[in-house]
Amino acid sequence: MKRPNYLAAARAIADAADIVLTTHINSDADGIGTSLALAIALERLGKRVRFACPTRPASIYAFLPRFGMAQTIDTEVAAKAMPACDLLLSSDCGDRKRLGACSHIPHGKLLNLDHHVTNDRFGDLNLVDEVATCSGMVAAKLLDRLDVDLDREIADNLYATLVFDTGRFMHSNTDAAAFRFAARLADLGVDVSAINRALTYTKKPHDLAVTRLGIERLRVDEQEPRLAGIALSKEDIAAVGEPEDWGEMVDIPRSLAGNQVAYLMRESKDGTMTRVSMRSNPPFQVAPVAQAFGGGGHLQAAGATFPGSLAECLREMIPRLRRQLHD
Ligand SMILES: [Mn+2]
Repeated sequence: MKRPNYLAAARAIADAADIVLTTHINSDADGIGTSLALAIALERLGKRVRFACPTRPASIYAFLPRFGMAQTIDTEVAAKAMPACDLLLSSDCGDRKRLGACSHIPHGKLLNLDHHVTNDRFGDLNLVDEVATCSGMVAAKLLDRLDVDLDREIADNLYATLVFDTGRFMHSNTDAAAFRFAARLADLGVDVSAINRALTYTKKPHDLAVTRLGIERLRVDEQEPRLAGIALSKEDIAAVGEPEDWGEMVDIPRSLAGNQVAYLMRESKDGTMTRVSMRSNPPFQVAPVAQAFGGGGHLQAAGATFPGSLAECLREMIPRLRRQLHD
């Protein structure tokens, strides 16, 4: 593991006058919160800052300070029409493909800030800190290098990144450093309970209908009861309607006592692709299964897009997931 070069990243920011922040498609609280925290801080350093998302950021994140500055740039035409920036700063994104249209924004250098072990170092500069709990923690260390004091708005955004990526301090990435970071942000006045509520109690009746569908489609593997998941066909999804965010549905199989590997499979509208989210408890890993299909993520939380129908995906993936419990 190469040590992340915070100094080089800080220099790239110091040298840039005009910075565009971006994150991965279907961006989450870590990608959005990190970008907004950086946006606020970089503006204070006198930079001209924009924030471009390759897919529309979910409205549940609207409570984050400065959320309004997020622009959706979801076509190559729109991206190429943007005025050029000196630095394109990608947060929380493991590979260039997941930047969607935003990879076409005219830029000088590309700075890749992330914490995913599967990050393929697609930037001109790569600040990939695999030890960091969340991208927000990488951003905080970078801001320390830039001598920016964290204010309440920055801290609120960073706290959201931490809570989200640790699954409210439940995932295996929850370590002492995560709690130290939480304490530092709480000292800055973050209302931790309000942010937890804003990230958690956000369901609409439709979301609960989607959850009910998930429970109906729950399947525990016949051969390997430590493996369970939810497989949703295109008809299932069409009947209930897509939620804005599939969020934590994979936690339904995970919540079963004895579960070690969980998955959520969602077939695309035309049945040619199936999106797979996977979770595991240590020491079991799901990243290798994701990587076998061009996906990525963390050792215990990963995803991939399978190039086939749900039935094909189940046939191909289930044996691989079973094997993860035995290797
Ligand atoms: Mn993250």
